[in-house]
Amino acid sequence: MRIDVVSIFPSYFDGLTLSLLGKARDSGILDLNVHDLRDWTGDRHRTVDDTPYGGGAGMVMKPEPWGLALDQLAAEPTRAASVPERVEGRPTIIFPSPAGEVFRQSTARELADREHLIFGCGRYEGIDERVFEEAAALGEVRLISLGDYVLNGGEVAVMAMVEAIGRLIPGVVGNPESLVEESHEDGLLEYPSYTKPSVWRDREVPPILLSGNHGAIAAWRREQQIERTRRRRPDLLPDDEG
Ligand code: 6GU
Repeated sequence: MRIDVVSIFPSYFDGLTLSLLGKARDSGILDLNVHDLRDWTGDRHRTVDDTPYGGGAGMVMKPEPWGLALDQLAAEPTRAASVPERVEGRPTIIFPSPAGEVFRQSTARELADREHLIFGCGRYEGIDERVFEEAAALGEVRLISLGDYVLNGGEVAVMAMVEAIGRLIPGVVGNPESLVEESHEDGLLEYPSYTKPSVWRDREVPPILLSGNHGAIAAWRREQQIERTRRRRPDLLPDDEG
């Protein structure tokens, strides 16, 4: 998979070179490229924002640098080592926005199948609306929010999305089984985990986990998942009334 990230703070993404995603990058499974939006400006001050038409607080990101950046990146080839040949070569263009659809595990799964993702990180009061219209001519445009709270810009949201998507690409997480038994993969929160010692500060590991009865352990873990989900996230259960 190829991922391009466009931001006025590209160094935010230095952290993505660490750990699992860094290894995926080194091995060629993930072709991750971070770009400075100012590279597509033409003036001496490398201007990316201006005052809003109609008045109001704050600044709006100018359309011209975004247009040039998206035109160039959408046309660049992908070397998709992990994904089979796709019929159309159009990228999916994602703008992180608190006004977008909420990012879920199902969103991560859907996007992990794409050959080319482009993330456009807005700052200030947002990006000139015409950029989204232009982007729609280049690929599928998605506005995606991390949740119902406000961040200063899209960078932190894109870090989270790239990590959630990247770890679903085959070969990025070493043991694929560790992807299965996680919170949200089956619609429930994950069960509690324990390791040695079996007694720590007078607290015992639930005896069933030491029983060697794999059927009983699986049933207990399932109960724990349902109970935790009911207590912490009743909204995830199908019979939730509120
Ligand atoms: Cl994607 N962007 C910003 N600026 N704030 C957010 C968000 C995104 N998701 C939640 N809050």
